[in-house]
Amino acid sequence: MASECVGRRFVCRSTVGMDPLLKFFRGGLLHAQRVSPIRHSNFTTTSNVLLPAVNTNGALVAPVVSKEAAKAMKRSSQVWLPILLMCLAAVANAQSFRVQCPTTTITHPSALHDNNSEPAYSGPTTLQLGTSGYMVPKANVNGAIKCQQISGGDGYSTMGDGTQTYMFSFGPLSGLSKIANGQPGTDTPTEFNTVYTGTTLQPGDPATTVNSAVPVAMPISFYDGAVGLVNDVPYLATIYSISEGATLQCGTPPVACNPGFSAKTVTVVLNTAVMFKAGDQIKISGQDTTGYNGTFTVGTVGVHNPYFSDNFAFTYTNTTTGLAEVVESTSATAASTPGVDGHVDPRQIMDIGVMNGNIPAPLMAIDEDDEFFLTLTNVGMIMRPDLFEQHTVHFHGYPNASSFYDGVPDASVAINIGASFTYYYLAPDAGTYFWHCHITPPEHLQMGMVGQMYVRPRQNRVAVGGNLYTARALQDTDLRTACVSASDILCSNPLPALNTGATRPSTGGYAYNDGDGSTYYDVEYPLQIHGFDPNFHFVGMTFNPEGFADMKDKYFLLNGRSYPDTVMPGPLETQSADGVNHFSQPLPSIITLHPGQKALLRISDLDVTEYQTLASLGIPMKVIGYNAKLLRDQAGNNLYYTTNSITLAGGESLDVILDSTGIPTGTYYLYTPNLDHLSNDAENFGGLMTEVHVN
Ligand SMILES: [Cu+2]
Repeated sequence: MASECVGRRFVCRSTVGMDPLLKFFRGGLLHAQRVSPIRHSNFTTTSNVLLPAVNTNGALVAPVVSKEAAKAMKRSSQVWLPILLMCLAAVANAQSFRVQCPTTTITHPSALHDNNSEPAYSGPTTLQLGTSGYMVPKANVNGAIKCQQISGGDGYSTMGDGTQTYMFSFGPLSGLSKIANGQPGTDTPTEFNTVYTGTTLQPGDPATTVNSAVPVAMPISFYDGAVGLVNDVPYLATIYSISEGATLQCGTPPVACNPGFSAKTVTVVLNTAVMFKAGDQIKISGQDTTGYNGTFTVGTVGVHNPYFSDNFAFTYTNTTTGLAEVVESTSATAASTPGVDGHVDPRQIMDIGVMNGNIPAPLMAIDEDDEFFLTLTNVGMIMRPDLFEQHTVHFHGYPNASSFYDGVPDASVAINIGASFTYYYLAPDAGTYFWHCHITPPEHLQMGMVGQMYVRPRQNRVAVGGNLYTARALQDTDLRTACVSASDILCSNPLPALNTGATRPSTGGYAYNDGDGSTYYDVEYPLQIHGFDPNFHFVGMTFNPEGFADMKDKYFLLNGRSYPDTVMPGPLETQSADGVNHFSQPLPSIITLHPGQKALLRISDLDVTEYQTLASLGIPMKVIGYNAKLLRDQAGNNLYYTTNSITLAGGESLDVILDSTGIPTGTYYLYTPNLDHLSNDAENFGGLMTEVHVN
């Protein structure tokens, strides 16, 4: 197979008969790998190409180039470099698995705030007019930055009767230890941006909990931050000239090139265009540049100099002054220091992500005021190589500011096989949401591409002992969070009618910004209701056309499991197509309460075919929220109600509090009174049921 750059758009494409693999993975990773040889006549020029070598210390060193050779190289590169770069860019875009997890943003500047923790809530963020003309934080920055990476692909799950069921599904590619513990896999930047430093990677390693009796083996043989994260490509360049102060002379008659430079400002002129950015850490080395050597921060890129164009030169600030210029050094180099900016190794992504999808999809949780960077990596569906399925992330019912990150393919973007995309969310309103893939929803939802997510309220961050009513009132002083019924008929979370004087205890949390402590809980359990039609999954695996109208669920799932698996602690394992057990269905549904404790059940229904009812036997259910809104009227009266069953349609969510006060210790049940749903396909047993343990 050959490939070339053709036409005015310089598109690199394969030109000789597509082989079968290429057809299956068109546009994907394999495509990019297979078209890499570039045979354009312009590309055979090698005489001026700089090839790094390895010195005796094992370090990368660049060959020394004279000024003339550098200029010749530059002339030649003017012709072919842009063409090469455009073609490389086309290939690279097709296989980019990059992740994003910034440590500082406009909304969360690290200079004002540690973005790895949630500060106490003491009122709205103070804003001021920034230099770009929009408001930027000035003080009291609320929230933090959160990141997560997920794969979209396929996997197997285990049903309550032991049947292995094929899925289209999402799997975790970050926060693996949290996911395996049944917690949200959402990471802080520090957790996410940590490069794996364990033992040498083997095929299939780092594993999640593959073939391990212990769910999580830390710290080695286990990747926890963004899977596959690698250090940046190291840059190394030879130095043509290095000088200090305003000594360089330009023009005729000669005058100082940069008269404003201080005595400590060093001008470095490379033999190539500067590949560093302002702010990068660089290391200057050389036998004849002793006074200049060391690790510095790049100041300005693009500096007047008498030798080459401005983009060949940059500055840094030295600690000493008065050094003489060194020209045409035989050993001086500028090298980048190891850094992480989101590049990942595709091999590790594929090792972990392929056939490792779960039901439910990775759990996510963020706090109000957060910024959330969620990277979806489409690893392809290895059991259905005939499909070119894209996937997306749709936060269902979520207050997105625009449709761009909404995941509805008609109004947003969809992610191809072999590509990653980072979704960006703000977290304006607390509540229980869920998320799913929005490609062919009846199919991808039925096949398992659904997961839970929730937003915790600001009220959780009120300092211990702080008055909840006062803290809730402070939110009305911020236009973004104000909820005053008198001026806003859409306001669903006004101040409570009664100031109960409730204060923030040192434990537990709240479902909403109630201002009266009424949504307090000690423990919280996300419960996702779902259903599987085994026939649909079978035809989904066996290349048959699937009729949506014939769909009829026969497994009824709580967090991806049917009873009795719902009360089996720890993750389930399922043998995959490669003969290896993969960790699946991480979330049991055992509700554990100590006497007097309250449990918040964040219940969502993602069933494609039917309404689902969940009843509680012996412990009343207090419903406090519906579809991510607090049940409260415009006058501030709580509209909570107590019931022994709730019914949800697909796409709805509801918040319930179980209070064990006065309840005798023992085992209680959450189960469906739709008695035909208390079965696992042909097995007249099981279904939508779990246990509540009061002990
Ligand atoms: Cu999908």
